[in-house]
Amino acid sequence: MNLTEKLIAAHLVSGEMIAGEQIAIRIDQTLTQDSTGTMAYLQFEALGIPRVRTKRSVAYIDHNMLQESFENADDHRYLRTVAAKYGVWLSRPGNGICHQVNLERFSVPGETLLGSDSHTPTAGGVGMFAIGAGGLDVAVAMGGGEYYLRMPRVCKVNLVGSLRPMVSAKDAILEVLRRLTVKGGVGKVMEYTGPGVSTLTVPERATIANMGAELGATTSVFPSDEVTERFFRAQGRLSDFKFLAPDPDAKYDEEIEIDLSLLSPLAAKPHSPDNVETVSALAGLKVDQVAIGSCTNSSFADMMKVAAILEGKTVREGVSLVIAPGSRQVLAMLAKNGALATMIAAGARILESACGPCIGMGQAPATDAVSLRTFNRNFPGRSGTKSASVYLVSPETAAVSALAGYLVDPTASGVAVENVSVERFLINDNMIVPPAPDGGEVEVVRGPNIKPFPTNSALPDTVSGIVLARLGDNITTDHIMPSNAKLLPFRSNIPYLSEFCLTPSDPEFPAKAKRAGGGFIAAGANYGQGSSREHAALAPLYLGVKGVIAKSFARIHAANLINNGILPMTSDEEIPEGAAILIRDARAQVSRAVETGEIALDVDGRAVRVSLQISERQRDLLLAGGLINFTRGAAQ
Ligand code: MIC
Ligand code: SF4
Repeated sequence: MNLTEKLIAAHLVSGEMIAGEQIAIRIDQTLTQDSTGTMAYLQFEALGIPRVRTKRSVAYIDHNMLQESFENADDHRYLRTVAAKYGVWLSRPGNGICHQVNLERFSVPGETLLGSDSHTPTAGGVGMFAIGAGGLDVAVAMGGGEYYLRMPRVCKVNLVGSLRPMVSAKDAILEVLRRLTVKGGVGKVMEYTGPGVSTLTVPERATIANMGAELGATTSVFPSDEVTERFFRAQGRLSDFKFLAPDPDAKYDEEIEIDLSLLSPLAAKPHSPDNVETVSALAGLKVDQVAIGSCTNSSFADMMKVAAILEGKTVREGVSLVIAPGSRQVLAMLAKNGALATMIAAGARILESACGPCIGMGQAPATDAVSLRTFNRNFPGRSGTKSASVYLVSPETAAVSALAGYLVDPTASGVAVENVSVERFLINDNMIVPPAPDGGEVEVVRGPNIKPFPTNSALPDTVSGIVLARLGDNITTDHIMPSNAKLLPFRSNIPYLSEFCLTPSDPEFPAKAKRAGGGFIAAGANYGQGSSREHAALAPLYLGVKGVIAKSFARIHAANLINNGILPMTSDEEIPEGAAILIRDARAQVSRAVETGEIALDVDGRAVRVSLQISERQRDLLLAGGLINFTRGAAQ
């Protein structure tokens, strides 16, 4: 077996491990962060389960940190109390970005992790089987429910050679993105293997696994080897470590090879992580802002490289360099060894250990500015500035360019820095709060910004409405439900958020949906790529959206639609805005779709067959009007 099959087999609850078949797996650990977590815990509460039933569930507070008014602070208080009550560990604000802290303190090779954040696969860097999902799926997993997915195809990524100095793990994953594109990983697990693996440190592997999310992959996974063992020893967690590897004769569904020694520094140009070009071809581009951090590139080793490059220099005038170390462990170690002072002396603006500018929480670039970021997404408008051009690069490229004021190929910069190896990380878990031993005594505190979330009703026999918007390919959840410093505080207030639904693509969308009393969305390929935010299904639901007809869907978003009783239909036909859609005998048709894989629509009086690929369970969810209704119904 390959490693993916071994990990799935060890957790398989139902189904056969045949690519494309519906399977269910047991979840050992869950992770939430605050911007999806409030909704996930509201949903968990709605399920009526008294205490989580996982091996470990952790709530992180890392996204909504600006607290420019009461909303975020109220959400933090809700999360603190709800976690204590229901048996969830809490990583307090300031403790770091969920994926970085999880890697350091909670990851366990061989265990499964379901997280309400699309970059949960970061933990694949240590051989965890870690998947991003919508809040409702995570709520169910917290309650001990299994997680349903289609058995992925396994793509072997054979790594050979080793990275040249100043070429980075970021460049390796950008190369994979260049070759496979943002849809290339849909339905697949990227399994890294080959002699090149042992040349990569755990943080480097985590960078690669993290950005596998941008391929649309279900997850990415590395073996757990001597390098992993050293990492666990240095984190004082050797007892959590175990060796994991594919069998020598393991078979894979597909294979690509990356020769690490042939890679050059790469950049993803605006506005997509797969729009990749060599840095040397772009060298000389004037840069206005450089941002270093995010769950992709904020490890201690990354920060030490940046500090070494900045040592004794000054950030170029006209450039704003911001640095957000990924966790308090990283920040404290930098503070202790003097590297933080080096960064400050060079003129870097130090941000707290959190997502920050990666999710538009501050540091929006100037009008038409060029921003180099070590992050994982450069979707239009995500930085907070619509006209900005965001390039995704490695920490090495970011740091040398911040000094020059223009994009510089770090391999041609005359500087060479190396990976530091750490014998012992600074371990201090005093910002991780265990749950209350007896949750019954804890009162959950809800602020006025927490509004009830919408739930659907059972699927009616006749579903009808007009196409409210006709959209193109690769529409991201940042288009469907934008996030920035103004909107993120309202993640527990769907009525308010729905006013901004799809507005980056069609400013009139909310008004049109309200006027028409709901309807349908038509789109191109890979609809809903990017984040796991369930809000990208909940806001359309609130506006009365009944179905989406797209060329194809991103995995997490399709699941979120079904979990909320919205039909995800696929068709190559370009149905125009304004077309009138009618689904007759919807309940019978959806029931039959399990076998037929399609349903018949009436589009402006014309019969059109669209595909609806659903499992028996998904049929039940759609008929019930979503997972909450289904679970409540099953409990009665
Ligand atoms: C993101 O990077 O887009 C986020 C913000 O972390 C999201 C989660 C969210 O929308 O809250 C993700 O990646 O799932
Ligand atoms: Fe946070 Fe950005 Fe990572 Fe999302 S991608 S978890 S916003 S750092």
